[in-house]
Amino acid sequence: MRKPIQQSDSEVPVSIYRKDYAPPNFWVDKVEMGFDLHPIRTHVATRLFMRRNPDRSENDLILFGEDIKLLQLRLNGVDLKKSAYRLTKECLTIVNAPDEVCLEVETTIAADKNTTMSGLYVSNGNFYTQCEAEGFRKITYFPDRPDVMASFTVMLRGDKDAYPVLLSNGNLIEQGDLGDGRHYAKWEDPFKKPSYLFALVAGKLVCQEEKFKLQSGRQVLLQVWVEPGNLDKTQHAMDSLKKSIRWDEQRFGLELDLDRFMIVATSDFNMGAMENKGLNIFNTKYVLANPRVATDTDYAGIESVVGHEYFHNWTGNRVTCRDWFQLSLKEGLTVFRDQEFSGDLVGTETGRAVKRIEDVRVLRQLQFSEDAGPMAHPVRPDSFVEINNFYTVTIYEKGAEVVRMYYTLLGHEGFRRGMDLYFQRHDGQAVTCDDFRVAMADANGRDLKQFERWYSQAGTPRVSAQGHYDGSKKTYSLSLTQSCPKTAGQSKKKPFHIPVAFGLIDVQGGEVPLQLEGDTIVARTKILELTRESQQFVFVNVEQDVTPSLLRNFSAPVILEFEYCDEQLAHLLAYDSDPFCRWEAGQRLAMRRLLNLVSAIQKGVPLSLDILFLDALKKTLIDTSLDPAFRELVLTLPSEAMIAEEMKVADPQGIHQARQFARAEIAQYLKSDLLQVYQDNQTPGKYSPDALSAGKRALKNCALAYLVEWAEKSTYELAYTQYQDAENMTDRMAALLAMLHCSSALDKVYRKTRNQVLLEFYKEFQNDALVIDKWFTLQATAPTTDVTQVRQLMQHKAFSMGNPNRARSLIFAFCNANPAQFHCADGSGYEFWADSVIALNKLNPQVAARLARSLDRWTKYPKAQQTRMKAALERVAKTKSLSKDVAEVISKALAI
Ligand code: B3K
Ligand code: ZN
Repeated sequence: MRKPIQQSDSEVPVSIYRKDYAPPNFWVDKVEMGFDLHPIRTHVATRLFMRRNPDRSENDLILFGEDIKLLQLRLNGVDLKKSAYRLTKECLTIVNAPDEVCLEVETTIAADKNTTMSGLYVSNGNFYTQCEAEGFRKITYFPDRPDVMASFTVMLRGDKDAYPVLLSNGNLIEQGDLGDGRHYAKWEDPFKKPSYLFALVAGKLVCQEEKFKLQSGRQVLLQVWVEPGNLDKTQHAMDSLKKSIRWDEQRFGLELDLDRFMIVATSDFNMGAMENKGLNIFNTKYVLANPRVATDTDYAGIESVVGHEYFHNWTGNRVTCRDWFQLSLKEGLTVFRDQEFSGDLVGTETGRAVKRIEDVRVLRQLQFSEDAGPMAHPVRPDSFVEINNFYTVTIYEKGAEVVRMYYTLLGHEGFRRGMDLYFQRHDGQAVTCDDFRVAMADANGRDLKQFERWYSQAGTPRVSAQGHYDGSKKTYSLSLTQSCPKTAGQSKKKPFHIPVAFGLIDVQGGEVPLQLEGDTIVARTKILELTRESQQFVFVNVEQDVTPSLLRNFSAPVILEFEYCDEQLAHLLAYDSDPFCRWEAGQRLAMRRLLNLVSAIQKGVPLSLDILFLDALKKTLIDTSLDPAFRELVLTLPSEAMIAEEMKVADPQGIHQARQFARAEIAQYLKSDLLQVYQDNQTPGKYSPDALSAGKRALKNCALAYLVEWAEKSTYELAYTQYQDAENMTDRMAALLAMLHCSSALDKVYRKTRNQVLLEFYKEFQNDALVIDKWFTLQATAPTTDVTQVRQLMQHKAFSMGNPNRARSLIFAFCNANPAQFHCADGSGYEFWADSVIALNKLNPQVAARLARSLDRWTKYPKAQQTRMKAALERVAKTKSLSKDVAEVISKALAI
């Protein structure tokens, strides 16, 4: 459907710059739309009521349109002749438009041919839309930019049998029969919104609905719409929605502003979900769950994504972005809000810490790597070629860390004051990241000018710390120095405003009361504000030598360097009162060893693990005073991707071997403890996804994954029995994973069982698309699966390139999560990658561009591999009809 922009070697993709922002020449007050739905030819009649922007001197009315057929244009009741407007591939300009405009536009759309899943498209016979960022222009000609906010009335007409359900934003104000086998529904959204929040859904759907009372006493209607046959999987999404509504009322005083709130699930979706006003459209992955088909991770994901989209209603919809460079204004803030929501729901201190650690792990593994690669960009980018490429971990996750730093600097109440002022000032407006920062500063009487650099400078800052204890003066001096590596277009960075949460642990493991020299306040944790390149902080009345606990709760998205010795790390792992730093100490101990193991493998010298490390792990494993979920996090070694990040030249096979060796050693050393933990953390009875039960299952299954590393019949059978007896998908999947992903010692003996189990599993779940996705991923990420096998799996009847979830479950899973096989020496992984990017580019440029990013870090590998990767990148670059989505990613990767 999408006509890709022609790219050739010499053509450089066109960039759009933030500095070029100008308000629109015309505002749109009201939009009336009529849809006659038909998969081959949907007819759209739009009436736009517009008026000149008095702040602009230009008279041209500019509307965007893409891949749609323009049938008619009428301006203030008069048909427009071709000479009265200019029409290009992407733009419709009405020259010298009058001050007041009523523009009638008729277009048609071939929704059934739209494989891009942007604009109006068909999935399983139903219609869906996706308009963010620039999909509305694939429906009609419109000033499709977020600063144009209008009220919408939408009339949907369609065949009664094929499309019994007709949904759009806001309230249903009328519906009825058209007498010719068709019917209609008219929707009105009482709030002004930018076009990217427009949505319609039509088709055969069923819903679970509930009336829900808001704190104010007002009653609202909540609905979760799914395809028939899925109503047994909607309860968790509905519960999550109710919790989200309540939470936003209690934590931020924000009420649902509509009388009706709908969630619709579709299996064809480019990302997780979309916050369209009153009509959120979701990937089925983030709606459908019951214990038979969904894991604890799925349950948690649903809760947080339902929350995220709901929270957008205020942070994104009521207050939106002036332009797409400000994307993190809504995304960073909403991720922060969904992270807090999940943390608050767990309720306990460690539960909250577990959530925090999981979030930090994602940030470090994905965002730090992005910030160090060719796609590095500031939280508020300065330019882009294709905005869809900028829905990144930097905008989302680093953006959320930036918001969290306000929270850390201003405190709970101070942050709430800032939020209140932000809404007071900007409700109903399209604003910038600066507006948010200024509201935070003004509400708290703080100067946050320097803080702006978090938005404008890319790259992960490094903070290096040095501590000195002076026994005679009883002082502890901490020196902090910051720097930030150069990134594309930014060679010199100015110092950031960095909150460093800090504590001191004494020899007995107790917390030292902290008092800064010249200060009277004593605290257990101090938020030190590092604003200059180097600063020194002196603490007084420190009675004995101490171990510093730095960057508590990960108070800033930085890399912290401190020369800890092993004993200090073991001490922190055992005693730090800050769970994040405690976990971090364990990770540092592990990382040091893993890097040593990789280097030993490269040199061909014998491998070993030391008792200090093994004992530290053992202590945590058997400490039943700790949350099972926390113990699981400590017992999980840094991922292969994290280890690669720490190396100058990555060695995927060496890393895999080193990590497997460490796992086997740990399994041997902790033999009986692992068995004990496995027995002690069973969760018999009715399945519940609550944090404690999920934590127990996580620890138990972590123990199982270690146990199979014994490479003995007994533990392998333990996994097999768990697989057969499992009463929920979490345990079933974990058992399968243990069997498929353990080291190869038992491979030959058990290959038959494994293949048998995979076949049985497929048979049992073949009608559950989300489970079959898991089945593909399990195989794609198994250490024994090579490129040839992945290509074979693509021939399986259940594989489909056109379904984003399926493509991700196999192709992305292999390219991103099976590094030792993907980076195999002959380069066949890269050829597979290039073939897949090229194939996806034709169908769905957004999904293709995501896959294109798997080779971002190609310069981090040995020279021979670099040559092969570069050849694959160049092959993609030379492809005819390359979309600008893919072209941008590839050209940036090659420009390095
Ligand atoms: N705002 C959407 C993402 C839209 C992506 C467009 N390529 C989902 C979210 O962040 O909530
Ligand atoms: Zn979002």
